[in-house]
Amino acid sequence: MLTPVLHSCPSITRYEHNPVLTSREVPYASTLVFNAGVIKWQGRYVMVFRNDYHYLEGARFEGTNIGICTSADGIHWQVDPQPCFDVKDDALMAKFGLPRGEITRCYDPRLTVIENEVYMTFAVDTRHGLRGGIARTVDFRNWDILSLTVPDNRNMVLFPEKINGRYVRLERPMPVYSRGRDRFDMWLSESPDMIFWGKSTLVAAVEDFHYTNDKVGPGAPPVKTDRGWLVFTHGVDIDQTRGKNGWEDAWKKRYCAGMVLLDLKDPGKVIGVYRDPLLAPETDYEAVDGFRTNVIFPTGAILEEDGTVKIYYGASDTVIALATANVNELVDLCLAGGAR
Ligand code: BMA
Repeated sequence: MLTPVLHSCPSITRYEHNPVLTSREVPYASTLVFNAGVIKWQGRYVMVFRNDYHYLEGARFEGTNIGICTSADGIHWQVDPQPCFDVKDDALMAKFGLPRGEITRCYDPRLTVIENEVYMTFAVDTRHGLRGGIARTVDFRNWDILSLTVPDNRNMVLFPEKINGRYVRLERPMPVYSRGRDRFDMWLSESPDMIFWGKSTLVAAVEDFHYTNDKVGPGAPPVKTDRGWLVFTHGVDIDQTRGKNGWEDAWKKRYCAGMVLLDLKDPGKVIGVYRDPLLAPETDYEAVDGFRTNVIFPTGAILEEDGTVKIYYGASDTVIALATANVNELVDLCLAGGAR
């Protein structure tokens, strides 16, 4: 167990048969299945997930692609025979308009439905830095590539509707040079067209939470509630004395899920911060087994009609797990933590 010891919030319940998706259910090369975008779309749940395959050494795998699966209940998933987004797909890569070979990897997808179209944000490794992409589709086969950030900024989620006439996203740029070490915060940018992004503002910072000393960023796309936008975040603490912690020689970080509440009309304004972890790594599949243990990375959230929120998260960068909570309780907890 890592110190300081962190506990999950009593308001959240893990699905008792977690994980909900592992590499065993994937009908093509697959070693780690994690960090998934989830939406309800045309009467089903659709999930896109990161799939790393053929482990080499250190943090290296032979390949990574984005797989897709569907479900009637959000719990039991049927994986399609092929990935839906792959750097090995030349026709798809040509749509980026970049020199051949510039993109080496796409991963960590998130999904948002806006005005009856599906948008996927994703991380892109390129020969010139880490970038964040936005693609649009209606069938998960044909994609329009709309924009790529400047490096290094690869962690983005979209709000499900325009606010004050503009598209809005949360993101986590990586200012290493100016800050002397990792210390990454969550920002918000706006766009008139999904292509040009700006008017950027700081939303939440590492010092806003009791359990982070390294980074905080968006997890799942914001969930609209009558009292504000509920945003599930990832928050990271690092301890240089930590050693072997998974398959790698050393892994010194711990990722928890957290949450904040943003003003409905002015989402750059934080009206509630839950200061403690919503989910901290505690179970075997989060803290003991897997490639990088002690990682909880929330990337999908679905608000059901009865007020239950389903939160999907990558566990130990190895499997996909599900936890649920009551939306009103979560909003109350954020408001009780006070504004930023
Ligand atoms: C981040 C990303 C995520 C991953 C996390 C923990 O930098 O690579 O995909 O879940 O690290 O390893």
